[in-house]
Amino acid sequence: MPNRRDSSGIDTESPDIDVACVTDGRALLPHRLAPNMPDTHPLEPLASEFLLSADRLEACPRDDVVEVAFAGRSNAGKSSTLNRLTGRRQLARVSKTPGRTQLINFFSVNEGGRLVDLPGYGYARAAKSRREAWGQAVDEYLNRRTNLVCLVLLMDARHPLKPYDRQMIDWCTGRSLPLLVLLNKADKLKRGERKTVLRSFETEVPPATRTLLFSAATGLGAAEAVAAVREHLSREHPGGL
Ligand SMILES: Nc1nc2c(ncn2[C@@H]2O[C@H](COP(=O)(O)OP(=O)(O)OP(=O)(O)O)[C@@H](O)[C@H]2O)c(=O)[nH]1
Ligand SMILES: [Mg+2]
Repeated sequence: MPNRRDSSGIDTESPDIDVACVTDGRALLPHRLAPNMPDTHPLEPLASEFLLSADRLEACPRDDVVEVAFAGRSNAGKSSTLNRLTGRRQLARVSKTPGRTQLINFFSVNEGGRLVDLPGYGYARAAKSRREAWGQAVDEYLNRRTNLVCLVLLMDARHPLKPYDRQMIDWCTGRSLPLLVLLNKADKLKRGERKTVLRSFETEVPPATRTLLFSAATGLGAAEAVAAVREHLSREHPGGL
């Protein structure tokens, strides 16, 4: 029986994954890379703690340490990815209902810097006033945070490059802000399809766009993603603080 899908094509009826994969911390480690991925980095999760939630720029913590933010359409798997990369099963809240993350959530990384879980964009069913409030908070965050050193852009590998995704890529390119694209839910693609999806994605984005096939559910690409995020977190504050 076909699954019911929302306007973005994301399955909203059946859970996308075996919940145990995401919610059981023991299932996260040891990390198992898919056979087609070179095991170049062992997965050392970015141990982190929840810091605070903000509904507007003024409520964000001081921008005195570098931040890597996770953006993407609602339901793309930003929160699940954060949990995967930090090795904490319930650090960020995951839900099969789009629009779960409604505030900007900050997590302090023990080895330095912060991870930031942004509310998703494109959740058509939220009330207009709420959408505008989230949109404004996210816009202000992206445009005014002086400590943002990398944007991790999550897309559903089955439906990448929706208009807002393209805008985000252009926005990063325009500012020379480092971008890491994670084509998430790759576990939902057949092995053969993965390469095709990646290749076709790469023909559509600027050549320097760093892109990984990824699965928050299985850990595919997680070691590479952790290594990339860790490298950005170790950078100097762009404002020279
Ligand atoms: N199959 C599969 N499902 C996933 C994966 N990552 C996330 N999901 C599922 O996708 C749904 C949304 O995940 P979230 O992490 O809450 O997504 P989000 O982007 O934070 O969503 P918002 O907070 O609404 O913006 C949940 O049902 C997750 O279990 C993945 O890699 N594979
Ligand atoms: Mg979320």
